[in-house]
Amino acid sequence: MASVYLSLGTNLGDKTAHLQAAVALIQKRIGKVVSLSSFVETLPWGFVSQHSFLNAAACVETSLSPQEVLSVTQAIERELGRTHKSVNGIYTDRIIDIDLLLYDQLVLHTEELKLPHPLMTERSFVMVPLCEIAPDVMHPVFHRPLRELLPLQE
Ligand code: PH2
Ligand code: MG
Ligand code: MG
Repeated sequence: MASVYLSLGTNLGDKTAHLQAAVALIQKRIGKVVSLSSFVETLPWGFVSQHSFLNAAACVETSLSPQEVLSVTQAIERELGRTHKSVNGIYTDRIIDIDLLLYDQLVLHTEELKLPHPLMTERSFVMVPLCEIAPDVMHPVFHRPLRELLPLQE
């Protein structure tokens, strides 16, 4: 079994319902959700939108490989109605986004998947919910606990 940490975000429609639906499908198809952060309202980061986000982090115990977790999260995104990813590298409003942050202490650099998530420590919308559930987990590249890597400001 591996522990995989996921970041969830939504900024359209019934955001609480989207996060709850995503967590239910994650539990069914990826593995037991052993911790779930609170749902945190955040401002859009890296793009302009009038729609605020609801973000969360979850820890899931899984027997799937990282690539399998990625393809299941992508299928869940599609099923919940996500139409497109970023357009020309520019972020867009979305019903649900599920990103892989950490998979045990694995460091992986493939075209389709990079672990740990390369931008996670720069984003407080990721780190605030993540530190709520995993303050003492070590970052596999920086070799410091996540609580020491919380960004101080945007
Ligand atoms: N996701 C992004 C870009 N910007 N901003 C917030 N507040 N929350 C997000 O989940 C988010 C974002 C790319 O996926
Ligand atoms: Mg994302
Ligand atoms: Mg994503």
